[in-house]
Amino acid sequence: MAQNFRKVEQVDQWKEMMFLYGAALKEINAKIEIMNDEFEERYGHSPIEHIKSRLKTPDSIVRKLKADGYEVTIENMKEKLNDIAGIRVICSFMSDIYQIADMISRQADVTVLYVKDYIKNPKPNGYKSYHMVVTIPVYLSDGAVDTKVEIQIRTVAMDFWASLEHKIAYKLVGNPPGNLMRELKACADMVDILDAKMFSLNKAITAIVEARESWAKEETEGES
Ligand code: 0O2
Repeated sequence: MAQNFRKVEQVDQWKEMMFLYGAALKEINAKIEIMNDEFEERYGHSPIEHIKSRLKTPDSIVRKLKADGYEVTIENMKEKLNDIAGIRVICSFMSDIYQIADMISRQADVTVLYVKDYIKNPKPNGYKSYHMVVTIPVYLSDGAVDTKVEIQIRTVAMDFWASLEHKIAYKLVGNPPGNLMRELKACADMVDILDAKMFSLNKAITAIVEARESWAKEETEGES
């Protein structure tokens, strides 16, 4: 009997916890969309290509806790895991990543717990992405609860690479062939080159457009 009560209590705690993480995701998502709109309004282009969000699956939560050597309890889920609520922001250019990260960290109700910059310090397999773990208050009827969200910010090219690497790691768990891993690492280097090239092309295009606009303005002013 007592065991049944305990189970019901745990189910309630689980539902409450997942509700909080879901609400935190909605809040962060709304904030990032508003920042993107404001950026577009001010500078004429939006830095964000798209946003994906997800709640970690129960399986994945249990696997991660066990892998890290923790007992599977609601308390440990809240304390030890930082990515139960995760949001991925995909940008066009590398420079956008740091701008978005800066905009997020300047939000008054967002607290940055820590940052992992896998762009400046890529993982040995070639993984590149900018990670921030933040807390955001979720306002419930009886008060605010600070809730953790992991934000991953990366370019389209980095995301493309990470999706394939994730697939390989997931499908060939334990023994991916060495040549596949070497090719993947070579692709990561190509991603770097592509990102740098796209960034410099975009800069050149912007400079030409600005120069043309300025000449057109001068001409119109000269005529009047
Ligand atoms: P999934 O399936 O995406 O949920 P921390 O959370 O900081 O205490 P952790 O988990 O080592 O410790 O943090 P890290 O390194 O920042 O990784 C968090 C997430 O980043 C991972 O979550 C992946 O989503 C992603 N990630 C990190 N390294 C790699 C990588 O080498 N390749 C790919 N494709 N993604 C990576 P999960 O829980 O591992 O996976």
